Amino acid sequence: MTQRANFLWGSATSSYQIEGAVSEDGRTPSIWDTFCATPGTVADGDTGAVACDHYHRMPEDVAIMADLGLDVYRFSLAWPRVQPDGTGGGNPAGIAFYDRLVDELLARGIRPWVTLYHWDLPQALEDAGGWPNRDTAYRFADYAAIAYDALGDRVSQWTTLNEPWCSAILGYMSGEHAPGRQDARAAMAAVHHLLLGHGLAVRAIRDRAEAAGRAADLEVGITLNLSPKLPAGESSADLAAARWEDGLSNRLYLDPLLRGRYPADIAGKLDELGCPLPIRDGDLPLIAQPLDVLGVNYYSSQVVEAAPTGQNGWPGSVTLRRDVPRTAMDWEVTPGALTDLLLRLEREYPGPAWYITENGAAYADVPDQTGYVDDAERTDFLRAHIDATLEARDLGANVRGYFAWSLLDNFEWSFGYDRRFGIVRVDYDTLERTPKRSARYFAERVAAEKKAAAEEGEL
Ligand code: PNW
Repeated sequence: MTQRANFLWGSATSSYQIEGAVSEDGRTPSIWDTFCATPGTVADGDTGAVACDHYHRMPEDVAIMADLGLDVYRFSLAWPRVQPDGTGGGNPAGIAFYDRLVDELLARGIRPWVTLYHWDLPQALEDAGGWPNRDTAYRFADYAAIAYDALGDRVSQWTTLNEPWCSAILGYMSGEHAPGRQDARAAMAAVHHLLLGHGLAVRAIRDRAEAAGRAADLEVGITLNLSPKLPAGESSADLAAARWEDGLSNRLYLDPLLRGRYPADIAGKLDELGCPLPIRDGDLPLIAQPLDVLGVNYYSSQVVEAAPTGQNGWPGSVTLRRDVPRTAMDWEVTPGALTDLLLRLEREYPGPAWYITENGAAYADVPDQTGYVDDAERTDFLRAHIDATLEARDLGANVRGYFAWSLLDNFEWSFGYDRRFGIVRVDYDTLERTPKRSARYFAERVAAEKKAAAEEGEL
């Protein structure tokens, strides 16, 4: 019952995807500024230079959140604003923006939830080797301390990393994301150093919260993109392919964070493949710091089938295209797998509170003359996934909140502005914001859930 009453409803964004103002108030380039400036990397040559211009329109955006009745807003800090070049002290002019944002949220009764790293690594740190370089983990902990010192008096919910899988694999292995490297060995070093940086940052934040007498309210954690990998058939080859994919996408992060060890099957295979996790004595206990929260970004599940081993020796598998509805990202719409995922987490990794820190969908929106979008598909998507989340909660998973991705249409990484995930439309010519039908639905749903919880509390 209390779980129902305390359930948090929110929406999420990230710094590079919405802020713009990339060279204001002392911000230095991040790997995404560099990547976007490299021809052929991002669709249509789009960049985050202006994005939603949130940096200059922040009070208007917070007013939209208040209209929607959000309890909580998840946003990220741009590391190169807070600590330009990733070394030395904080940048007061950059920090001042987040000060104003936090104060504006609190004035509107909205809880701020800070993510420290949503992919905008200072370019200077990439030039020094980036995440494959162990030193970056220590730089990240220093940055976390600066951020906590600046905002910890008003912010009690902290996420270290958003989706280390994306940072490591898309950034250093496939090269689809910044910094655009294609080096499996570097990618696996990045995995380990991201997790190490997470552990060091958790320790820095918790130590500071304790020293300041704020530890009781602190909720600190990490957000993973978890994606169920289902075997296409019953054959042992398909089962092995699904287990490998689950290991590489899910267990490689969950196991060290919540069990204090890497999954032996994956770590062993990575050694064989010549891309070992560069683990040193003492790293695993650091990575496995107690977590209050594990954030789950959920978009889709995949069905995998065994395939011949690739030239490089990596186990082979292909993702099957099934005849199910898909979003504009071509991702299957699979809400039922979200219920199963949350129940699996509760069963296999009990301890933290689970939050759906992102869930949403891109569709080809068609605005009317006023800019309004009647996005029935996105509305259905949200409804089905909220239902799936609450079903898992009612079946015993300790899931405490749901964040719609995203508040605004925004810069969708290598797809540029060509994919829209917002529940609020952004006209990229006028920068005008218009809530879509999905935003209205979300606001009504949140109000109805809160009313039901309050009535239950009165019984
Ligand atoms: C997440 N994949 O990224 C990010 O946290 C958001 O910034 C992003 O806008 C959102 O999902 C929608 O894409 C992902 O390839 C990017 O599986 C790629 C994948 C997953 C998540």
